[in-house]
Amino acid sequence: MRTGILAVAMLLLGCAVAFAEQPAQKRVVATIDPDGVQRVQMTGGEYYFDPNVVVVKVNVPVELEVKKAGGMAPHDIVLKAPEAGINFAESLGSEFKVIRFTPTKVGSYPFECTKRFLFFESHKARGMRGVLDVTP
Ligand SMILES: [Cu+2]
Repeated sequence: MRTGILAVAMLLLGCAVAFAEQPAQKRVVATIDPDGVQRVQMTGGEYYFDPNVVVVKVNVPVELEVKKAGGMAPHDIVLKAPEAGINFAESLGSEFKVIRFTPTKVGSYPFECTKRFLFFESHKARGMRGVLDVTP
């Protein structure tokens, strides 16, 4: 019995290691819609954000539409850069959710999923992270 549990634990651990690879860079440059808002759609799943590099213009309102891909694991997206007018933490659902902000400072701002399952590596460590690039 104990051996069986150990075998399952090792199998799970093996899976965790196998999936801990770096995601490819998926870069999107936001276009500004006629109403003056730059909109980007993003999906989060095991264990990635797509896109994971989002390029926006400074001082132009952003609407980031986020949702979760299929799967059981809960996900969120967190970006804390209040000095740049960006400060959000949203859980991802099956429908698109709109995150609104206006970046006020040029720079590179990392975002991530803060979830983690038991003793496994965090989603962030497993590839669920990205960068918001605010350009002049
Ligand atoms: Cu996650």
